[in-house]
Amino acid sequence: MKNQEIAGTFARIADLMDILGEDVFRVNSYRKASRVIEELPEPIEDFAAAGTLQEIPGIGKSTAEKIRQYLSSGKVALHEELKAKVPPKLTDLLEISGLGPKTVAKLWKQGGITSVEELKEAIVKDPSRLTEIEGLGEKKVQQIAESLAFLQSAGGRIRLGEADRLASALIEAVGKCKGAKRVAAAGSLRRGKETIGDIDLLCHAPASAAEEIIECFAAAPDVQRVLAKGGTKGSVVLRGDVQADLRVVQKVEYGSALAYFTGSKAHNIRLRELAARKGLKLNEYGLFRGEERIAGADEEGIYRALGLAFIPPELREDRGEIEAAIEGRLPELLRGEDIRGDLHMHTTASDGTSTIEEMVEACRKRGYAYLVISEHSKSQVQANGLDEKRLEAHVAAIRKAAKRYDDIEVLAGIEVDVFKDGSLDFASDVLAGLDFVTASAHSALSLGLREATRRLIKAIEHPHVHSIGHPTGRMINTRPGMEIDIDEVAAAAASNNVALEINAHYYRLDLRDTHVRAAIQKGAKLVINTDAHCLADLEMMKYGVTTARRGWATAEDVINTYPPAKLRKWIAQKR
Ligand code: DGT
Ligand code: CA
Ligand code: CA
Ligand code: ZN
Repeated sequence: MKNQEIAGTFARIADLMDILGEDVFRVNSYRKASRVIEELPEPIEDFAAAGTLQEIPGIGKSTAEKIRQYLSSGKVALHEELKAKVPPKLTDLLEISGLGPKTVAKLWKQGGITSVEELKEAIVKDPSRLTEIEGLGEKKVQQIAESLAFLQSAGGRIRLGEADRLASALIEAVGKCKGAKRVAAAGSLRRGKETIGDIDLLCHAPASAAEEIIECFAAAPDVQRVLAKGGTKGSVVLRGDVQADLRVVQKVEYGSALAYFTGSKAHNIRLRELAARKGLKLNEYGLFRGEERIAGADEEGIYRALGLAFIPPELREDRGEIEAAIEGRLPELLRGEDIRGDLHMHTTASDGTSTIEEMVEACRKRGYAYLVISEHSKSQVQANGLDEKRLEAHVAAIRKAAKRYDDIEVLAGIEVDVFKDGSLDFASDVLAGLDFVTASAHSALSLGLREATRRLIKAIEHPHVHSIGHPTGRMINTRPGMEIDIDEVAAAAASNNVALEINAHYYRLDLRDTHVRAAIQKGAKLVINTDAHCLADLEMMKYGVTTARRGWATAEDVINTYPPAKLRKWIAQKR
């Protein structure tokens, strides 16, 4: 389905219109349409075919027309017109944290900056050209310089959710190529790393079909450029400048090829050494004793023949998993289906786009047993945070909605802001009236290690806090967030019965994998939340689960795997 592509095109139209200073009302209508389409569970093609596009809330006559344009031509004329009005690389500047369309417009119109490269050059060679721009100033320029340096350090790696989306479409396309069987992702994507350098795909097929499959792969919808095309290998560049490689192998070697291309390289090297010590040879073609192939068709067989329990891809980083497999003490990792609820999400009462009822219905569809509605608190003005009075009314609305469902528990919570000194945005008597309190830091994220650690520990020690939301506040590829001493934070969380959140959105994944592992070792509990601001965000849960698995988490480590009674008991031990 083309939902994501069209949602992306509308978002880019809105950005361009914003930069060009067009009517706010029109800009917002494209942003709204983009979000609605992104969340749409059914293919937009179906609505177009049935002539019911305008029945989708947020889609009007003119947006419907543009959807039809895209479906018939792969383009939207307005998008092309807008692109022609700005320098080709101008919108890349929006990727830099702290740079919105208004600032980008000023950089361009007043400072003559048209690309990230030019911005970088100006910062180094001619900062006054920037500080003289109205509303910019030295402090803001310094902040932009820091964001830029951080963005550059990402080195072209894309976020997990972005790679997952591209890879899913590509896997579907290759799956339709004649002769292709078991098309799967390998590489860092299969290991679930937070950022992905390139996408590695693998499939098996009869040798006679391989060349045709590579041709078919090179002609897939998202392919922009073909880098290389051989008999069994192809490399392409997808839209967004992401490289993808496909290898076609024989069925008997599929498992060994999958293991090899899943990596990590460090894990592979250790496996090969282990094989050598047993007088065996391991490579991408199989596991061999002399000339005889003793395993290779599936990964399980390879690990078994090496005397190891199967090692899940998320653990293959040479962080002790091979030793654990040898000694039979690999953790029984948490699985997606263990998750029974989501304890952090927003509605239209603060900065979400769906109502309480819509969120509850979506959670019911996911088979959840419970959920927590948690809006922003009053200091989060830009996120429409609630003051005490609005909170009271909202809690009443949540309680009222909760009564209508007997198959899911709807709990009233809050995402209360944690100030720089660790104090909270609401008084204790306000927090005491809520079922679940998540405390999150949203500003002053560049505190030093000591101050940031103290800040979180103070929030953890607050008697009414159940969880710390996105503990470091990082944004992958754009903002490093707070540096914290995870051992100290986790020890405090463990002794105060506070769960540390793994924020599942692929922009955050915070706690990160290594922090998760450290937290578990200190005995802290975790909670995996999507922090959903729209229905589609609820889907992000899988990336949180992946991150938890990369941190060696079991279901017992994660409180939102607990059955309702057990979760209630866990919450109650606070009071
Ligand atoms: P990425 O793409 O940077 O996010 O990370 P990976 O892990 O996907 O790395 P990539 O795409 O360079 O290679 C995919 C896998 O192929 C890698 O995880 C392990 C395997 N591999 C690549 N080069 C070597 C090598 O020189 N030796 C061994 N043993 N394995 C390799
Ligand atoms: Ca890769
Ligand atoms: Ca690769
Ligand atoms: Zn939130």
